Amino acid sequence: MSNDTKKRMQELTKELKQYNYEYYVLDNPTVDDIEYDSKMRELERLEEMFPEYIDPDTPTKQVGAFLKTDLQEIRHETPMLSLANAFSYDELREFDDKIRKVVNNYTYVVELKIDGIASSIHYEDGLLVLGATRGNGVIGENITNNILKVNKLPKVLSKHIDVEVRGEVYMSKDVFTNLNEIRAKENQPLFANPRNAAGGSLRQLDASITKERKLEQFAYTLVNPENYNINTQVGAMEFMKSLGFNVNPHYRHCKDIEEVINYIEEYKDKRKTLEYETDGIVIKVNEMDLHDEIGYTVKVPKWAIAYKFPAEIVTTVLRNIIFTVGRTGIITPNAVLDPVYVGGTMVSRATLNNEDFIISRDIRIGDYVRVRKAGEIIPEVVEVDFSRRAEGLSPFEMIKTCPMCGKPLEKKANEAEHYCHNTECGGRILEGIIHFASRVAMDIEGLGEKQIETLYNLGYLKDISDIYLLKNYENEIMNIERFGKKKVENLFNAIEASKTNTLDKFIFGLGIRFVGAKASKNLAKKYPTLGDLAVATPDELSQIDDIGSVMAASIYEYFGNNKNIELIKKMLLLGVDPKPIYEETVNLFEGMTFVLTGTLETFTRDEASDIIERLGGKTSSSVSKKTTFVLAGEAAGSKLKKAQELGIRVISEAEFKEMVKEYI
Ligand code: 0OX
Repeated sequence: MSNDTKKRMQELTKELKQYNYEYYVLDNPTVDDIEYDSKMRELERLEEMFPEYIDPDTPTKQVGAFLKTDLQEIRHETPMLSLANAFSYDELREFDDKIRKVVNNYTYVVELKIDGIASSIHYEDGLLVLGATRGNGVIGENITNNILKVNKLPKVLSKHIDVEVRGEVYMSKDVFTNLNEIRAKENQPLFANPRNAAGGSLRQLDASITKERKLEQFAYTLVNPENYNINTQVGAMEFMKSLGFNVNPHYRHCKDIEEVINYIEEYKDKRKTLEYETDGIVIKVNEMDLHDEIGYTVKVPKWAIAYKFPAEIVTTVLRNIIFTVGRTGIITPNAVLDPVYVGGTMVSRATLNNEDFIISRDIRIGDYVRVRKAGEIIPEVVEVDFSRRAEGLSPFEMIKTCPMCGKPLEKKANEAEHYCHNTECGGRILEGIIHFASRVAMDIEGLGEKQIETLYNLGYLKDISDIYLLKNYENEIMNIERFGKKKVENLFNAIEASKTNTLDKFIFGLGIRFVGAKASKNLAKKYPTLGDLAVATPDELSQIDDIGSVMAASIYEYFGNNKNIELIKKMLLLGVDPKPIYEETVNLFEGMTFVLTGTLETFTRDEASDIIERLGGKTSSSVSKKTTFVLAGEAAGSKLKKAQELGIRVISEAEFKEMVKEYI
């Protein structure tokens, strides 16, 4: 296998992790769905071909990635799955072919894919008792108080039964537009799209705010349908309706995949007239007793798929081009646009990448530009509508000096980017502190972009080491608007806790040019202390996996700079004590409990238990509602029966092997 392929896999892994972080944690994606999906697929393909190079933390094996707040955690007894995506009818036909190889006599149900927040709602004796977000699919957050404020969601069912129903909580387009109009008047930050607005509204500590937001819900999953003698998705939808749930009326029972495709043709325009956003169509095998036969991957069911609509393109006016400085000094030109609603989002900014991008498309301020955006993606200027170009627009000219510090910018002949090389540049320092404290690096909760900006402007944060001196300003910070006593207390706890983060997080946080999360991990594995790393030669560094000569030179240069050494020394003196790392941990089965039953062929029971535990899971000897999977070998007995009664997912040895094959 070529080194290039391995490099590509690492690059994709790193990028996808960052995208997940931006999407799930920051609610602020920087790439479009199409780019995200195409990278995810490329990585999946490469992982299939070269399993030996899979990152143990690979984003291809995470259901929904990160959790965001301190809300109480809820464990989903039946994991909340996500869906694989298809972007063409051919892919849908392929999905159908695969199913036909395993089962016959099946039909489909198609549903609109509502662009909201997936949630699980539990009822006992017909009364709503619990609401939870999906979280990472296994552990979600308790949002019961907020769920109780969702309009028209039944709090009392028509039957006195225990039931768990899952669905999408959403905000209608009208409510979203009104909410943003009010927020604009009050100078509050606008929500990017109805999905983010619904998410923000559901996670309010003060549930009266949730109520004001007029959220609604569509139910689409009945958990453990066999408890109610239901064995089709159509039956489940009708049953949920009869309990009092809103079920989206546009679902349809289709006899085959061609009928599904006709439905999509019918709805690709019709969906735009609906009062809520949809980002695709969900296709499910109707007959539930076939679901287990068709099977699951760790992440998604193989009996369902989401068809995603192609990206929407709109035209708007480019009013200005403004420049931002990144932590490594990269200057990015950004388009300031007349706001347009596209792909479910109000867009007023789009990236223009770099000078070459703008010049090659001859983009000029004042032009009508086509902007592309779908679902939760980042907007992109695709091209200029030259037929509408006004006379006298000036060709774009790249700035020559840094917009933050005024120092001259530099551009290397073989690179597209312009750089500000001034290490004292305010813009760079600010971005550097933001990166250091971010979730992917030192993970200091409560020290996000806004807080850092405020503390930087007040002069309390001049570089990353000042984070560990913030205590000196405790009283002052407490009096800053939006900080408050409790938040400041939490912030100082988080800062304190970060002192003993693992070394890789610290190295990554330093923001050494070209050194990403994966390289930081490799460095930390090789050098147990910062002292060891600081004296490593470029030759030695480039011996390490994935560290090439350019990165090695950059690391060497970083530690050769006395200012950086002083900065690190200062932090160590302030109690920062990064912990060495030795072994990778894989959390594939985090939060999951397995029960083993029957005789396994390839493993002994102990071996299988070891694998489960090594991958973060637990094993138990008895089946209960808390069991995630029952691993059933030959001649499985009462445990298998109990699992079937409780609706616990039963997996075969072959399925288990498939799940863990990359780790054994
Ligand atoms: C939706 C939607 C999402 C859930 C796991 C297996 C099938 N956003 O409208 N997901 C599902 O079903 C998935 N159905 C939907 N209608």
